[in-house]
Amino acid sequence: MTVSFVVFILSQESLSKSWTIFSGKHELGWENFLFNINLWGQKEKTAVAETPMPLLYRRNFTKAPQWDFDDVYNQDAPPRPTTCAQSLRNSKDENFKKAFLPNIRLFLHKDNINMSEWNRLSHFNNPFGFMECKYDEVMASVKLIPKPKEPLLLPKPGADGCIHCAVVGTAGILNGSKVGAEIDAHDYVFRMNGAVIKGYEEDVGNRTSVYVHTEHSIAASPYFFGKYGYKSAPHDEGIKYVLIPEAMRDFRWLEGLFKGHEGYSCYKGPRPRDYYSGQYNESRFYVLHQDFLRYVKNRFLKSPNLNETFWPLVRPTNGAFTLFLALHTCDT
Ligand SMILES: *[C@@H]1O[C@H](CO)[C@@H](O)[C@H](O)[C@H]1NC(C)=O
Ligand SMILES: *[C@@H]1O[C@H](CO)[C@@H](O)[C@H](O)[C@H]1NC(C)=O
Ligand SMILES: *[C@@H]1O[C@H](CO)[C@@H](O)[C@H](O)[C@H]1NC(C)=O
Ligand SMILES: *[C@@H]1O[C@H](CO)[C@@H](O)[C@H](O)[C@H]1NC(C)=O
Ligand SMILES: *[C@@H]1O[C@H](CO)[C@@H](O)[C@H](O)[C@H]1NC(C)=O
Ligand SMILES: CC(=O)N[C@H]1CO[C@H](CO)[C@@H](O)[C@@H]1O
Repeated sequence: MTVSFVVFILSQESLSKSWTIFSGKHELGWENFLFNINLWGQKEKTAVAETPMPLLYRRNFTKAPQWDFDDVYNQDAPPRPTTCAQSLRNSKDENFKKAFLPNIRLFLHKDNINMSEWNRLSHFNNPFGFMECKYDEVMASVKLIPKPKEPLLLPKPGADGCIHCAVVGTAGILNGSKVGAEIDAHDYVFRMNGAVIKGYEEDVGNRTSVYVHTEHSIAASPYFFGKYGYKSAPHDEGIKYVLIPEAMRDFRWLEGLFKGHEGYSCYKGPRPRDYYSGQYNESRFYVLHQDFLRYVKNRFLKSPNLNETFWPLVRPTNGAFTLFLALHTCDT
């Protein structure tokens, strides 16, 4: 709990310095692994790594390491041609255009991880990679994540071709706002963490299309927000769930979730599936990719605290990741 609070506070600080654009740094060569051939788009055939690289330890770094491939990310084919003129993708803002990767890989699944990916990502601390994690432990879980069958969001049939989204935070500033109907009028409503709704519909709306969480946030929110009447994660019919894999406990959670039993050991109590109130469905469950999380941090929310000894605790909040997920899946 203590650690989580620290993360929250530090991340808030990084949020307040938002929208400073940083370009990729090329400070530290370390090992320039040969097996990253595909990453660099070279054609020649080089030996492909077959074993996990030796573990790197966070405590060996007094500040966040900067690898020369830090700012290189997997990208996917565009999910759909957009016919929306006012789409964020058509923004003319120069800083935004420089930072924004419209096709950044959003989701991790069993078919887009392999040994060279493992070794590349093992250079970055969680949630931006797998530093200090054991290959067998993480992969037992990742190998169960199904490849998403459809994009997170599709334009609503018969609408204007744009995907309109609302992202609703949980800090409490909406109390008394009376914008509930306006929120609900969007095509999709994103929420995260302890999304208190019941009794506050007039202010926060009542629909949830996408719920973003970690193992910790979904399990702990009923305790933190119970005093506001929060009992469980939103579970509208057809809701999509998105997990931020922030630590080993999230991979254990996923294993328990996909296998349908208590395959994890952090919390005693109900099975992971029970936290989704009957709406868990493999084809509506998404896991964010480490490249996407690192890209948000590197290009939009780079905190000066990454140069402090407590750098491994510094990251954007779940709310910030949710906002950026919406910016990459919605038009407005
Ligand atoms: C490993 O996965 C990456 C990312 O999905 C892909 O680009 C690459 O071609 C794969 N490498 C091998 C050797 O399969
Ligand atoms: C919301 O605002 C009302 C009126 O100001 C206040 O009484 C109530 O405590 C607030 N609720 C929360 C959860 O902050
Ligand atoms: C939200 O409120 C509207 C209007 O009161 C109602 O028709 C709808 O069923 C509610 N939706 C949910 C998910 O509760
Ligand atoms: C899971 O969701 C998919 C896509 O919405 C749907 O086609 C399928 O019937 C659902 N499965 C169950 C068991 O509800
Ligand atoms: C960390 O320090 C380096 C060199 O002192 C500087 O170039 C870099 O911008 C700093 N990083 C952040 C996130 O402030
Ligand atoms: C070079 C270095 O300091 N390596 C240390 C990194 O951390 C591990 C685990 O604490 C130590 O065993 C290494 O000596």
